[in-house]
Amino acid sequence: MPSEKVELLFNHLNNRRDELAFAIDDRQLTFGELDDRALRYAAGLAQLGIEKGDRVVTILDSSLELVEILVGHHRLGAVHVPVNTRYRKEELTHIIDDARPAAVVVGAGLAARKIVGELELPDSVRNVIVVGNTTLTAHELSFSEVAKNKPLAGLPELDDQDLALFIYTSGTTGPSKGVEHTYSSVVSGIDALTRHWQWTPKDRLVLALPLFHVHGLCIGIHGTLIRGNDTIIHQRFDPAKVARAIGRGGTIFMGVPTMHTRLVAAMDNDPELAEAMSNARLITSGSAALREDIFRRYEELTGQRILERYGMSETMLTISNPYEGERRRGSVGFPVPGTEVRIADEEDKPLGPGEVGEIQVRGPSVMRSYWGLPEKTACQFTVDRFFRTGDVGRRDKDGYIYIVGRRSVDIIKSGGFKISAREIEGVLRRHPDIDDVGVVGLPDEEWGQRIAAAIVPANGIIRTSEQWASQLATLCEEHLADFKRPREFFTYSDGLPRNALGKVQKHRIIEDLQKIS
Ligand code: MCA
Ligand code: AMP
Repeated sequence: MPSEKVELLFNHLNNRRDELAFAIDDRQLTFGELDDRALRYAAGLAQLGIEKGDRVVTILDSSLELVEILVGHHRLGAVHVPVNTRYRKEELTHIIDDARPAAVVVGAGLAARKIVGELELPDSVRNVIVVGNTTLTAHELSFSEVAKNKPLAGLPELDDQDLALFIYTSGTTGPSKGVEHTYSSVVSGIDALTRHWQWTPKDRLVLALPLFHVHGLCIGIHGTLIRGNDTIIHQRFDPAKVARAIGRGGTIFMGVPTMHTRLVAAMDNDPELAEAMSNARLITSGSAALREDIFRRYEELTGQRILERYGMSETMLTISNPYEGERRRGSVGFPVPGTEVRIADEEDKPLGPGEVGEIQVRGPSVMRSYWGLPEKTACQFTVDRFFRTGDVGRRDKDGYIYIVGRRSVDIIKSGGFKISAREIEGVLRRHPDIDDVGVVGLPDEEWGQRIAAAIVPANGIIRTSEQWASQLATLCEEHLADFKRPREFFTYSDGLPRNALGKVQKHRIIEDLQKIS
């Protein structure tokens, strides 16, 4: 008998076989068709010698195949390792080397396919599986060939504590880390959250988030599997298309703040879009702070109060505004049922209402550990097993939690993507004309934060922001996904501001740059 959480994940695949599960453009899959296709793919993987516990790195844009592949991995017990499709060579090499996967699945039309083709893959990789119509190289297999087998029979026994997913995430220092999530942590977190939001099989989710992060993948896809609703997947976010999909019967939309900002602009221009959005049952925002003026304007335009919630790759979604009670502007609400949240001081002691400290969380949705990094994992937990989020917050007297900032200025959130300033600095330092560099996130109305680089030029070179940008474009393009690239460059001819210990004072750089940009 499968365990309780695993059972919840597969329940609707077994019991709602004829009901619509996912659709994209004019293609649709019922839960039964999805499971059938997933099991055929899982059988193909098994024939290739891939088994429970093996990692499969998956680099795919949003598609029905991506969902089939995810469910196939879960059915087989292989660990699904989703990877951002915009990553470049170094980012991909690190993840593939670190995860030591048994296979890499990649979309036919992606730049990542060429990169993977040129990489020296670790010995663990037995196959590269390509999704989409294409001519294959000698080292590639086609997904449709792999998935043409009879559905997998004799499913492996899965335990709630078995690994389900790795989510690679940036930290303050070092390269990205693989966050290990078990079936228990994924399903506990998403079950509690979607229950709290009162998702039912009658809901239709309009999903335009990328499917390689917790927001789109876990709430969107796992949420649908657990709750049995149906989901219309959009390959790209387009505000007008999202609004029209809601107007045609969509009930839920989840977005990052950049999406909501664009939706408000679109609704301001076209009242029909606002009319369409007003049909939603639930609009949520997360991954970064929602602007209060956007929250207000949304309500004026649609009558909808956006439900803001908070989460992290390491913890799933842990704080949410109430579904039925007051959704308070600027706040992320209360702990999701089953999760404990405290605001703690430097010694991990809980603080009272109004006091500002680190947000720490404990509960079933928190990650097991960082893959292969026991020391880094240990540092993230307090002695009583609260997870240190690194986010700074406070509670008001009614218990509503507010995010005030982040402990580290080296973590940037832009467009909802988490970015490490140190990683970008490492790339820029390779340029012979750069002596030193400090990368910061500047407040930005559209992106939340936009990336700027303060540059100390070598040999007294002075260039304008535009000249630096064109000089560094190739370097950045080669090594960094587009959303990580600095959009502005500033010259500090006399060196970066440092404190008495020699540490770069990024707050001062941010203040300087805000004054002049
Ligand atoms: C792209 N561009 C940018 C950025 N990204 N410019 C500045 N800052 C950026 N961050 C540029 C591109 O280079 C391009 O420029 C132009 O903008 C359009 O790029 P494009 O890729 O088309 O942008 P987009 O498709 O419109 O993307 C905006 C987006 C996307 C839809 C908001 O960023 C997105 O999907 N974000 C969601 C990320 C997410 O899912 N995060 C959740 C993490 P040019 O035209 O000059 O080439 S999970 C998480 O955080 C936790 C668990 C939680 O709480 O949810
Ligand atoms: P990630 O590691 O990509 O999952 O990003 C997690 C981070 O996103 C958190 O640590 C927060 O800094 C940020 N975040 C998520 N939701 C919110 C929110 N509603 N308001 C402010 N920041 C948020």
